Amino acid sequence: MKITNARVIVTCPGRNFVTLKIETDEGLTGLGDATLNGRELAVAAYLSEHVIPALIGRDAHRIEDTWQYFYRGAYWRRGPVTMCAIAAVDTALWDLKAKAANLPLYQLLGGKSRDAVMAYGHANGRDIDETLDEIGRYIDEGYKAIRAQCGIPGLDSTYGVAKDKRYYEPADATVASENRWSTTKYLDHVPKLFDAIRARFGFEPHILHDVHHRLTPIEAARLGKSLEPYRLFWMEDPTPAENQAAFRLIRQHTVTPIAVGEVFNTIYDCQQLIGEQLIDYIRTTVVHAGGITHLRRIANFAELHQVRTGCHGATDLSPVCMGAALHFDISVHNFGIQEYMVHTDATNAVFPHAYRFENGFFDPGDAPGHGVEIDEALAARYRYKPSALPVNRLEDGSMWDW
Ligand code: CS2
Ligand code: MG
Repeated sequence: MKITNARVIVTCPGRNFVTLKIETDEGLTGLGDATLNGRELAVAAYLSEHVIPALIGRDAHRIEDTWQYFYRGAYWRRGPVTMCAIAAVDTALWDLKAKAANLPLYQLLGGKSRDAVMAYGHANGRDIDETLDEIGRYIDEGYKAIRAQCGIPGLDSTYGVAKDKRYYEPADATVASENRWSTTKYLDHVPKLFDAIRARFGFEPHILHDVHHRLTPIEAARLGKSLEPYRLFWMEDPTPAENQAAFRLIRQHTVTPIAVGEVFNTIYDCQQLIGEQLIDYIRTTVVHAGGITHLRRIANFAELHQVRTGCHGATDLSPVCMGAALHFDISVHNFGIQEYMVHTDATNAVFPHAYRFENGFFDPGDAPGHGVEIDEALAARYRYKPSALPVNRLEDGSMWDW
């Protein structure tokens, strides 16, 4: 099966998405997500300028060789732009191979390891009461796992707390907006939220929390310790992870499980975190970590160290990524949980898909491939809109992030 053409499709049905479509001489087409929130056109250019010319004429079945060609052949290895572009090619090739075999993708990945994929939704509110009401709504909808975030008294805005409760989009301005942050106010308030959650809903629902890299390692250790009575499913991104050894400090102090990795793009970013069992869940997903091929490598390595997967699934990961991730989730032995933030109706219309969500669980569906297509005529109606993720400063005006 020869690759005859490949195209980059940029669309904005409520938010920006970049999709790679690969065409073959057998008439089959494959799709890969290439969306990098706030940096979409950099990946689109990388694909058009440096990847597509080298794809034409290649055998679409040679997935591993193509992955190695674009990874090793680039000379400039790794990085989010390169790895998103490689991910898009890899996802489209797995889609094609599965379509050629007339099988759903999970069958090529070893078949199902479980019956369905547990997903968590996002409950957030301006204050504790609003967050509790949102959690109640998710429980009523059948969710078994819910991430809880809430506004912090004294701070104007808190990253991760949506203005529109259902559809959360942090990339909100052409030039990045700026938020102010106070660790003291945050650390004082957050345990109260989880105390209220367990008092109202008991211990049955899985409750998660995202710290968005806002703490130093010792502060993260303190937070983990203070949340122990509320038995979180995980505490996510408690501190930035460039210094992987920093997680040793957190681990020495708390048994609250830790999830990290939505911003990682290769196995090397989590080599020490996994190898030393400094985390419990690895958050890398298809689009940002080199596609199905590389994500499997990460998951297989994680399995050796009793680390489970917890794929990133915010709205900036398109339905194409979601579809591919669900086939991965259902097949991989050490799956933990899948994040799910609902896409808008406009996004779902542009990307018709076979996956279904019901009662807290996903079914990837049985359509050949990853089961997600693109309506190109509809996609063409939505023009790209520059949108940057916000920048965080401390209350004294200095840039935050260790
Ligand atoms: C978040 C994301 O879903 C999460 O865990 O951290 O919302 C993240 O902020 C966005 O995906 C950034 O693009
Ligand atoms: Mg996160």
